[in-house]
Amino acid sequence: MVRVLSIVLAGGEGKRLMPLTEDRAKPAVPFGGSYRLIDFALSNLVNAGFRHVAVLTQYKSHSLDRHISLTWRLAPMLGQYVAPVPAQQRRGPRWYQGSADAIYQSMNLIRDEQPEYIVVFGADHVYRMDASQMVAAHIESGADVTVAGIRVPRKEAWQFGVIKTGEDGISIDEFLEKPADPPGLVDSPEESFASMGNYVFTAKALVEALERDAADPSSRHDMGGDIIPMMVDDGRAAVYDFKRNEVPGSLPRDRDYWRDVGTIDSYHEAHLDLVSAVPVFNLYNTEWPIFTHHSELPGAKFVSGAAVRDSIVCAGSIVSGASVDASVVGIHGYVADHATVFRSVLLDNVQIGKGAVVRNAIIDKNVVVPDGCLIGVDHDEDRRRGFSVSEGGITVIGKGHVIEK
Ligand code: ADQ
Ligand code: ADP
Repeated sequence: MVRVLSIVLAGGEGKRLMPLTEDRAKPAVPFGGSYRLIDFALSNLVNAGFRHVAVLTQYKSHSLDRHISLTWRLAPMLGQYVAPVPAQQRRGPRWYQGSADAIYQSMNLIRDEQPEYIVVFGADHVYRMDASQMVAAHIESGADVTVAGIRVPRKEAWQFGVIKTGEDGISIDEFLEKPADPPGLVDSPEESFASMGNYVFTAKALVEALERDAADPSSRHDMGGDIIPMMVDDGRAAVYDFKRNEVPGSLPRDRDYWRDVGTIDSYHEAHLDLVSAVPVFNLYNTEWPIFTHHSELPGAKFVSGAAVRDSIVCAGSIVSGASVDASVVGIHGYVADHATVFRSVLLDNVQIGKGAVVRNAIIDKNVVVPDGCLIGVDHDEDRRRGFSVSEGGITVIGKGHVIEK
């Protein structure tokens, strides 16, 4: 067994997910009813056998810390752990400048563990991936760093790091962090190879790169913006094509599924991917489980002629004489008689009053929608009541928002 330390970057602010990130870091944003975004990256590491995991937090980390300590308890007798590591100003009086500085300031973890390889994963994506296959490819190639890459439409690639490979299709010739005009692939000009923000490093090479970066006053100390381009210039970087990854129990449809749910619209769309009869992303794959915290609650209950179609309704919820369609209802939800919930995502403990209509909406925790209230029907009216409306027309109500009658 090679010695591997995993580091999950979980300090992201997630501004574009406001108001869901008003109170919590992006990796702590609830997803799919019972999960938090970070559960996907952590499950991908733990299922792969990587069970020494440090989660670097910074921004509004209370909810994330709480989730990790309640959920991610591995076997301490076997030395296994998932540990949230807060910013601690270990390298002078400053908080993390960027994701590379987060690792640089946490170098004590690397010294303590003495790993041969370091896996660095982002915490914000919905996907399944066997991280051990990527580590095996890294060792085989002999590179200093391996970057996971996925093909995306070229017109969407500006939001990602874009990889240009050499003729062998494995070595990286150029890495452009969020380029305005992303280059297409040679064999498919309308697609680009995007970085998934997941990396495997040979430990010694990462430590050297971080030291060099820390000494450079012009650097923003960012993994994608500084460290990866620096290591690509050194000529020892490889790409790992996500297509090569085979996760047990995957369906042909969700084999290549990877979503960066960075915006309200992509967060909403990714939920629709879960609820269709044949889901685009299958949460029911027991061979590669996505772990999360489960409260002790009774099963969901449907009474008085409730009509629920293509939806996920979590434990502790009751739907009474209402229609729920293409939606996710989080734990402890209540949808009252004659209410309609359509293409919407309700987080925990949301109460929908009698005859209310909720359409194309996301409602954060602990919101009570009064009887007869219309949400997502008239966007001007939604804004007037203090809700946000996304570019794609999704209405979002923040945590605990009190809606006027
Ligand atoms: P972004 O997601 O835009 O692009 P960044 O904001 O640095 O990059 O976030 C990467 C990860 O680091 C996230 O999981 C975030 O939570 C975390 N993070 C950010 N700042 C942090 C800090 N100060 N401390 C700890 N963690 C922090 C990245 C890559 C791109 C790639 C996309 C894929 O830079 O090249 O294409 O991810 O989505
Ligand atoms: P969210 O689900 O909105 O991301 P949490 O549920 O983690 O956030 O936390 C919401 C609030 O619950 C916290 O700010 C805190 O006041 C409260 N809370 C309830 N139980 C606990 C607990 N055991 N430890 C810490 N905070 C708790």
